[in-house]
Amino acid sequence: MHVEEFIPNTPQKKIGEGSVGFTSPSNIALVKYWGKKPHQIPANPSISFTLNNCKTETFLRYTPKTSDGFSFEVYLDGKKQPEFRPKIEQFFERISIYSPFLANFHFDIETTNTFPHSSGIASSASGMSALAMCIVALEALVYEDSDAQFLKRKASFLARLGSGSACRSIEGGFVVWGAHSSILGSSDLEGVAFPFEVHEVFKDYQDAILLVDKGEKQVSSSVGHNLMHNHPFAKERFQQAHDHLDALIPILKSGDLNAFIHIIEREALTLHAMMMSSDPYFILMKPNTLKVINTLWSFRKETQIPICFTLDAGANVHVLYPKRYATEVEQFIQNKLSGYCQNGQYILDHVGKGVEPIKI
Ligand code: 2P0
Repeated sequence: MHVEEFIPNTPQKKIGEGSVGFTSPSNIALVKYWGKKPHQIPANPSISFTLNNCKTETFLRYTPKTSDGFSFEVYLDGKKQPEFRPKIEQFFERISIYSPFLANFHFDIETTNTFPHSSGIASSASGMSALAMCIVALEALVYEDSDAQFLKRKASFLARLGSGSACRSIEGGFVVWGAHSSILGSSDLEGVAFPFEVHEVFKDYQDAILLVDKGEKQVSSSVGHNLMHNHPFAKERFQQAHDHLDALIPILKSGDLNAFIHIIEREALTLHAMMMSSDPYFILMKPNTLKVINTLWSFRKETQIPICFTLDAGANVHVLYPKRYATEVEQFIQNKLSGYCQNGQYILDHVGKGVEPIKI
């Protein structure tokens, strides 16, 4: 499957060496992407909000070359990372039809993350979206293309081919990825800004990421996605994601926090229920994940403060809450929840703006 719109059809301009740089944030899914078809097509639509503080900063330094094939080195915090090469090689292969100039340069890809190394926070969304944005910035030079809107769309399209959830990190705020009948412009190929009204309460929603377990996951997301093929509950799950997204449209507009909480927590637990009912089955939550959830539920009942949790494909817990309760919730996290975190560590984050260029 090739998507003509993203294949350049103008001659390449010869350019000398140089570099481009972008920061790109991670994002947290509210309706989850879990299950995919070939060519990184999601089995169901998802919606996330883009974070602000958990970011990857990437510089792409390019030098023209004449030899065949891809040539690149990857550095994390200034140190060469040969183990990142296969994923990037695969990414370059997947996108080379859309970015045919890649073989004409040697690249030094220099990257750093703002979140703690090995924190169990997925860096693939921020890392792949930052790299995709750098590639598109180089494309703008090679093809003298200055259509900023198109270039951002293309960055999301390319990022998806690197890691599905990465396509939701280009835009800020709420982002939808995957075709949904109620959302005009939604697409399986790229993330698009949620096109409807969003209530003030959600515009600066808070996400405290509790680092319950910082170790390497026992089952990767790629394996997890694959286990949704022939999963006994797959059809119902994919339909549920469509229904949840439908239900979220009026909730995001009205600011109905009880209805929001109900959907967000149900999504998180369904994601993990899918893992637990796969064949082979697996569990990514840890005992402290459940302790956090139960403690959070008790706090919500006692205080009536509308906080809730969501989960990624791991043991860490994302605690979501409106900004006006930040003082009480952050005290609660420090006093009652940080004890369930490895080394007491958590990260305070909130809705952010998406990719940004780094001035060089
Ligand atoms: C999401 N996750 O919607 C879901 C929820 C994890 C749980 O997208 O194979 O790293 O690179 O396309 O994007 C994690 O999967 O998978 C993910 P690939 P990705 O955020």
